[in-house]
Amino acid sequence: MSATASDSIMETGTFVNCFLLVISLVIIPVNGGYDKERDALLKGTFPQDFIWSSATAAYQIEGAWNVSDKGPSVWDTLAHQGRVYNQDTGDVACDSYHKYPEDVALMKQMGLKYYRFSISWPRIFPTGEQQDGVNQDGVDYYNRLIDELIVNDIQPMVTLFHWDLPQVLQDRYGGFLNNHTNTTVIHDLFGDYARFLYQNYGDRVKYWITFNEPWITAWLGYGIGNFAPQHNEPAEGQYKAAHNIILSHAKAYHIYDDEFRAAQGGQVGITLNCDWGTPKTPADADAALRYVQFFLGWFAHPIYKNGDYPEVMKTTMARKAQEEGRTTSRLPEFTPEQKLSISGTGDFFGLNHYTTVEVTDACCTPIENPNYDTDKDVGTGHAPDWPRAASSWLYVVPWGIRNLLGFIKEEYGDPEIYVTENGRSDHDQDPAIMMDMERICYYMMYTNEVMKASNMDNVKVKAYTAWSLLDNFEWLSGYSERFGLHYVDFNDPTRTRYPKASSVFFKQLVRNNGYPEGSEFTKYVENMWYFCHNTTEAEVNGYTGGASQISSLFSLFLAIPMMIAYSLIA
Ligand code: PNW
Repeated sequence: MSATASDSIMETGTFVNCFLLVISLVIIPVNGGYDKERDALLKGTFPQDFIWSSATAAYQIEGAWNVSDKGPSVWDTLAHQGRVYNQDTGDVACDSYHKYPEDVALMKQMGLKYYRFSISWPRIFPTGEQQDGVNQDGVDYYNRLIDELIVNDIQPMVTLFHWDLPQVLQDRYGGFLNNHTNTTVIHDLFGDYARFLYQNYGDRVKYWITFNEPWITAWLGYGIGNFAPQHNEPAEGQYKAAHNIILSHAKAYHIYDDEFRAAQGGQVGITLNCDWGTPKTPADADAALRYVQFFLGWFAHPIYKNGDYPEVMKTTMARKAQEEGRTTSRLPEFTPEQKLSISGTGDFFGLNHYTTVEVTDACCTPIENPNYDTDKDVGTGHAPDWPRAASSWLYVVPWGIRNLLGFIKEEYGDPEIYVTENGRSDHDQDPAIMMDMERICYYMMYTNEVMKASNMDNVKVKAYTAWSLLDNFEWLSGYSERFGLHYVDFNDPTRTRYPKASSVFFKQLVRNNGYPEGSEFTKYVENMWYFCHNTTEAEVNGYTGGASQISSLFSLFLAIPMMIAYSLIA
């Protein structure tokens, strides 16, 4: 896209978005969702050493799917079978394999001091196995990226596995389904891969995340099978895969501990995702807890608590085995040695969180074709006044993250928590959403709830990471859902990046380290607060003669100059 064309996208986009916003301010219906106390803006700052970061993942941004000797991953396979919306693939994606210096420049511009990205296993070992050969160009690529970050004073946080399993490992060993009852080859292969990364990059990388969201790999990849590697076995596949992933994680943790920690002094954890489950009625309280235990506890309980699955998961699955006439539970068991080696294998607790569900108790009708969803004996829904993002599953419920952080503190012995993803999607639409007020609101409201967890509830939240630095390949939705702080034009062969208004907002947030009393930024946020909560000050505090609408509108006039100023610099 030429400079002129891009300018006109920005201008039309800005204008149309602002116009729509003004219209929507006038017609937004009264919304009973706002709770004056729960949802009030907290002023103050995060602790001094708080980590602000943004994240991406290899398959979602790198492209260069077959350069040099890179092997195919299970996501290359799935995409090439045309299984993604609009037949999109990650073949080129954001082309970060070539454009990484631009990505780093965007972070620098935002004042970010940390970057969470993932390494593609088949870019390092084309078959997944070191003995079959190393792709030196791939190794060099990550060296260049890491060096570029360090030169720009940005600390790398590296995810070892963000879903792009080497296809050969799936074909040879069944991937994470590989013989789950004993020590299996997949644990060793993951360990070898981890060791190689520590050896090559550990002098500069001090934060390692073994797996990103094993819940997704297990359930969507090996249970339902709509995600790669498309294994459909919803009664048991997810339990076997999760079992192997937990053991592989423990292996990689101990390798760091035994062979590298003393010399390199870094930290190793895992990133788990969880939607907060809030009970629909007081009678659903146990069901909501069960929901969270089956979701987060499935992985967090073994790793951060005692080496074993949550009690409620074991008893529920044992009862189901009886009902189903099975001699053993579909939930596998760890041996005593395995429990010992799993327990305590996280130096920090990585958390990805996006949304909340309302949980109802659905206990206990025996089910003909059981699966992970029915195993929980719960129903899930959403309150009618929860706003929605572009992704079908993403409802905006800011207070959910505070509850979840509090749960983690209580349940897992007050660990240091790194929020490794949080963010909101827009639709891919024309004109592009550059004035992304909904995303600004999302980050404003969610980070304020994180600050409440930190400063009011004494949760040890150490980091907040925005998903995502860039619009990118959103898995089965392809390029139709945009999570970026920066817009990427996927029709432009050069994949030009453009800052959205949210990147300006996020930069201010980082610079202010929260919402300090009296700062211009906090004033802006105060003006936006009711608008972001889809309500007006008058509805919350009583009739104020329309001042609230004016203050919401006023905040738009602050936002627009910010946007224009930034687009001139960029
Ligand atoms: C996470 N769901 O994935 C991932 O870590 C990212 O790669 C991804 O782009 C981001 O969240 C946004 O989706 C999820 O269907 C994928 O509930 C799907 C779901 C949740 C998280």
